[in-house]
Amino acid sequence: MSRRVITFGTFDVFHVGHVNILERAKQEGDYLIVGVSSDKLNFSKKQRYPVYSESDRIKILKSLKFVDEVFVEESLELKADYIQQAKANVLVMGDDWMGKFDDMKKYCEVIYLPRTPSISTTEIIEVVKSL
Ligand code: C2G
Repeated sequence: MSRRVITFGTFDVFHVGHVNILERAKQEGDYLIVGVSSDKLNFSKKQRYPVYSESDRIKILKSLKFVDEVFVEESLELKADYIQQAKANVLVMGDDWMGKFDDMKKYCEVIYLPRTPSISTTEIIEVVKSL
């Protein structure tokens, strides 16, 4: 049976940490589906709008060779629905979310992968601001 992998994130100010997790997520299966947080959802999570618009973030993700499908994640509460709609057998998240999605083990395998050290959108924003 083919393994369909799903992952979620904002992927704002796209950087190598994002590439690494998506590349490794794809290696967990045959087909990779990415749920990208809407601008509104990101505001509710982080109290700010992303630097890159939703449509630009979608365009960047769709252009990657290891991403097969992209959809917009409108609510954190709908994870189970998104997983089932996508017919995903595996959920991959960075280990900053360790344990947070264990409920989803009812629907699929859940794998937390180590984050890439020393890079984040927040740090990039801080560095650029200080220039
Ligand atoms: N990531 C990583 N290494 C980094 C930075 C990010 O592996 N240095 C991973 C995160 O762990 C996450 C993915 O890249 O799995 C996307 O990161 P964010 O855009 O920061 O995602 P976030 O806003 O945390 O959204 O429902 C879950 C959320 O939507 C996740």
